[in-house]
Parts: sequence; C-alpha cells; structure tokens
Amino acid sequence: MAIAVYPGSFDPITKGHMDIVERAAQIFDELIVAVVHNPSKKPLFTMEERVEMIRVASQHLTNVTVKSFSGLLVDFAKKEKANAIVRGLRAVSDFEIEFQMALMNKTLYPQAETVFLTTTTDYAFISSSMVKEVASFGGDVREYLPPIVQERMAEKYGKEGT
Ligand code: COD
Repeated sequence: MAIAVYPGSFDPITKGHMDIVERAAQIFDELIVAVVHNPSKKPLFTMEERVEMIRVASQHLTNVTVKSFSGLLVDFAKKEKANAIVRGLRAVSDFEIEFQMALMNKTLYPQAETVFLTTTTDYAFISSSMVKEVASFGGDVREYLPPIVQERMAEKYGKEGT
C-alpha cells in the first residue's frame, strides 16, 4: 500500500496547498497531511485551528487524514509506515532548499522517497506568508483560500481584512 505524508506549516492552508493535496490523493492509497509543531515559530493559527481547517477543506477526500507532529519528519513518516513524502514546487527558488531536505530525509529514512508535484500555474505565486501579510493590511485574499480559511481569516482580521 502506498502511504504518503504531505508535511508543512500550513499557517494557513491555501488553495495552492489544497491543489497538491487533491492531486497527491489521486496518486497514493493514503495521504496524511502532517502539520508541524515548531516551537521556535509563532504561527498565526494554533495547531488545533490549522488541523481543523485542513480537515474541513479536505473532507471530500476519503483517503486523506490530517495529523500533527513535532520532532523529525522522518520519525513521523516511519511511525506512519509512509513510503513517500510529498512536497510542492512553485519556482526554482523553492528547489534548492527542497533538494537539500529531500537528500537529508532520504539519508535518515531511505524507505521514503520524496515526490515533488509542480504547482498549478494559477497558484504558483500563492504562499501562506504572503496571504497573511496582504490580509493584515486589509487586502482581499479570499480567492486564494478554501472557504473555511476565508472564515477563520475574517475572524482574525475582521471582515475588511479578507
Ligand atoms: N503551490 C504548490 N505548492 C505549494 C504552494 C503553492 N502555491 N504553497 C506551498 N506549497 C508547498 C511548499 O512548497 C511545501 O512543499 C508544502 O506546500 C508546505 O508548505 P509550507 O510552507 O506550509 O510548509 P514548510 O515548507 O514550512 O514545511 C517545512 C517542514 C515542516 C516540512 C520542515 O520544516 C520539517 O520537515 N520540519 C520537521 C523537522 C525536520 O524533520 N527537519 C529536518 C528536515 S531535512
């Protein structure tokens, strides 16, 4: 059985991330969206909020589950018996760090292959950080976000901020 982990911060999940989730769910038997707990970062959304938003956004996908993890990604992948790690590539600028991470993860856990899916052109420029910055200054970012995230962003920034 092909089990893949799609790890990330997902603070918050965007339509760019969701596009990767939907396409990966067609390739693998099981896809685990794994939300990282990184104690050195202060996310906009709590772990519980991020997990809930991804669960709601992916509820139409029967082979997708959402979990959180802390520590090394490869330890989580091992625990879940995953044989693939899914990552999205938006631009050449993503490649260098993704390449390093893939090689490091492969060294630490050779049983899992990193699989890169290229972004869909419409979502190539979307990132969680840009969406948060634009929303914080009152810009309209609704078109880049699943409906549940639009709602949660409106709660954070007020109606004008989304
Ligand atoms: N289109 C396509 N893909 C996209 C888009 C988009 N518009 N936006 C983002 N993505 C992709 C990203 O390229 C990435 O592949 C994925 O979606 C998740 O993105 P983020 O930004 O939410 O998550 P990251 O990149 O911050 O996640 C980093 C990890 C959590 C994977 C990493 O920090 C990690 O593995 N941490 C655990 C500790 C560990 O094991 N460290 C050693 C790593 S070698």
